Amino acid sequence: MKTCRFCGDNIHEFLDFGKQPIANAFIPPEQVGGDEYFFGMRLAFCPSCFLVQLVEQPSREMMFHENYAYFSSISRYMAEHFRRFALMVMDSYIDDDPLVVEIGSNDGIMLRNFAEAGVPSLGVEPSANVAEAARSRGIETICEFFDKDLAERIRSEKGEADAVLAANVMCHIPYLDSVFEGVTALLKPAGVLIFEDPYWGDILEKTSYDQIYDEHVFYFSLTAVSFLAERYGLEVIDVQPQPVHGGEMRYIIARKGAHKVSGMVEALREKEKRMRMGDLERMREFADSVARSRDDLIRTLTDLKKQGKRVAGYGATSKSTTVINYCGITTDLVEYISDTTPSKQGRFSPGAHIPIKPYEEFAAAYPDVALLFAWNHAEEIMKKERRFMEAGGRWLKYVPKVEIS
Ligand code: DWN
Ligand code: SAH
Repeated sequence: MKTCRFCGDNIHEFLDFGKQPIANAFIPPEQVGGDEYFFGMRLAFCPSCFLVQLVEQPSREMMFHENYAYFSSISRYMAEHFRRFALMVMDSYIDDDPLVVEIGSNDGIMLRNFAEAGVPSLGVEPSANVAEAARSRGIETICEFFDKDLAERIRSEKGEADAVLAANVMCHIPYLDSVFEGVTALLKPAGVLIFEDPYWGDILEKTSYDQIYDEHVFYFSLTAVSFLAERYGLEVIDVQPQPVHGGEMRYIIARKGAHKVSGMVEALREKEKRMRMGDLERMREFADSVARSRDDLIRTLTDLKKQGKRVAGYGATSKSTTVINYCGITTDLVEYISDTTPSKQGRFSPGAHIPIKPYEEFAAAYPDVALLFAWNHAEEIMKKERRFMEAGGRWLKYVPKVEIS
């Protein structure tokens, strides 16, 4: 039996996705047919600390490096989301001699707002290409993995921080003990750690199993996060659901007693009990829904093919790597995937090798149906794609259920 990555107790496996590639390893044409790395992607639940987690995860250097494919600023809506996030921090959590540190700052989508407001900030971003994009915007960035040693170095060079921020990165880091110890050492006495990640409650409710891929080693709930925080003398003082990336939770954490605890925290704790989020049987029901979703998607794609319809993917997301490889989607069912990220274009999707084409090719000759892999950006995309829909184009979605609209 395997043990929990955080508390060391026995974990229960409840979902097996088979062999999966690195979700963001888009393959250049000359490497197609060469060796590709796969790992066994299995999901488990720890009944002691409530952490849902991958049993196996590739090394961090295989996922985050100088050719990391995801540039956060590709979405205008996300840029606006992070602008509001930064304003909230500046309004509520900084003093007159401030320092804000962000873990996983990527191309500077969040920190640019602090730079513009003249608030001293520092990014920690191990993927050199996206870190460079941030630096070219004038954002000070350390190109390293965040851990306790780095946190102590930052403290001795820059002083203590008012806020440590982390969006879509805490769930990527398997050594949370070192991260929490580091953050605790880095924060001022009344400082806060604010992080947001895909919420396990949303994944369960929407069967959004595509959030499960190599980078996401943890799937958090308030119950699990409270357990983590308590180990370091911290507590969750507020929780704020976020509509981005398919449903996230923002956790605001501080030293015990340093801030008032919002009533939202107890309300969510109660809700999680009602949702049976700590119940292994509920996880098994989720695993059944995932298998049904896969069968529905393959049936729908096969029907479309029989009707002679052209189907293209929309958005070569990390999430799509799980859907494509778990469902067994090939170029027979989905011709290509359209994506606006230059570094993904001209490459092939991990595992199934579906070609990634620039958005301009999609717009020049619309397919009959677009399989919406970037479903989390639906609002932004629907606004842009009126012409596709007016031309008779249809959307195939698979979250929360498989349907054509
Ligand atoms: O946690 C993570 C999140 C924040 O970002 C990382 N582990 C990796 C990444 O996950 P993802 O790749 O699933 O993220 P997105 O934001 O869903 O990716 C959207 C993709 O779709 C990008 O490749 C850009 C593309 N896109 C597009 O072609 N047209 C996006 C939009 C909005 C568009 O209009
Ligand atoms: N915060 C951005 C980026 C999320 S993608 C956003 O929400 O859009 C995850 C980012 O975390 C990547 O840029 C990756 O390089 C970085 N990352 C992964 N492990 C990390 C670690 N241990 N410390 C700091 N950053 C890390």
